[in-house]
Amino acid sequence: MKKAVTMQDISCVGKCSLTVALPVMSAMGIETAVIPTAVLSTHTMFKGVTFHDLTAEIIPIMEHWKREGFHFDAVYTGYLGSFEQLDCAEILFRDFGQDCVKIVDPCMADNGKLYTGFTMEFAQAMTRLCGKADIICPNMTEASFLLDTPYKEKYNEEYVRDVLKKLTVLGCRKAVLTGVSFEEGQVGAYAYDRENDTYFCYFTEEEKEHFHGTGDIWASTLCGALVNGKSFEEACEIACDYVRECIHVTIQEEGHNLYGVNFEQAIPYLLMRMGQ
Ligand code: PXL
Repeated sequence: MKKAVTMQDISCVGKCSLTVALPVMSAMGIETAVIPTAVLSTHTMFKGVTFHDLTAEIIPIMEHWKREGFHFDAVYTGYLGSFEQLDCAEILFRDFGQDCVKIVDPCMADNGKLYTGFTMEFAQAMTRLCGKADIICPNMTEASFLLDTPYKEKYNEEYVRDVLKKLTVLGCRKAVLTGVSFEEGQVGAYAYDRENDTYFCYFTEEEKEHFHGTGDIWASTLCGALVNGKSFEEACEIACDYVRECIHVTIQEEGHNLYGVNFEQAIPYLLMRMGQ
């Protein structure tokens, strides 16, 4: 059985970070270990969020795992809340990142703005972790903060290709931008492979609503598909299709959640798409 470890927070309500990464990757048939970085009552789009930091547990958890000789096929980091947690993620990569795929989803911003609690200094520090990854998967906003360039709502293919090249200069092998859209009604992912100097893109029909947590579902699916032996390109396609399906299933329900998607009832679609 393939194994992965993911390091991110647990937002008790909100359908993001660990509460999607764990079920999605488990459903894909991957034994998924977790490093919970913090416990929040909800994700940070709600007001009055409670927050309990778990940073002090991270190094002892990894020390124990080293004594046990655990090995993983993938290491995937998501939402990290402090400089110290970025350092812990680097240690995770150093100690458990040999012979496995290392994915960094630099969760910190969307729609042109940093999430509550994040700063430009944090974005700057995140570039170092990105440099240690095989694959990074920011959205357009996160890419602009990583590169310290102004966020553009409208852009063309040339601009996206330039951003991708600059992202791989941080040191990762591949960068994939999510939520890329050149024309209304179409959205997808655009990737660059530094080693082969090749681009890849994939688009689907854009659903009518936007939700939180879809980036986490995208990255979890990418990770799961890669661990299960899909090519990078196919893994990107499956991730795009599954996120689209999650949104589609969500908005069909009257009075549906606004804070997260119905990824649960779209799991059969994911497994069909995976050929599982
Ligand atoms: O989906 C990213 C995410 C993860 N974790 C927490 C968040 C967010 C986005 O806002 O607030 C706590």
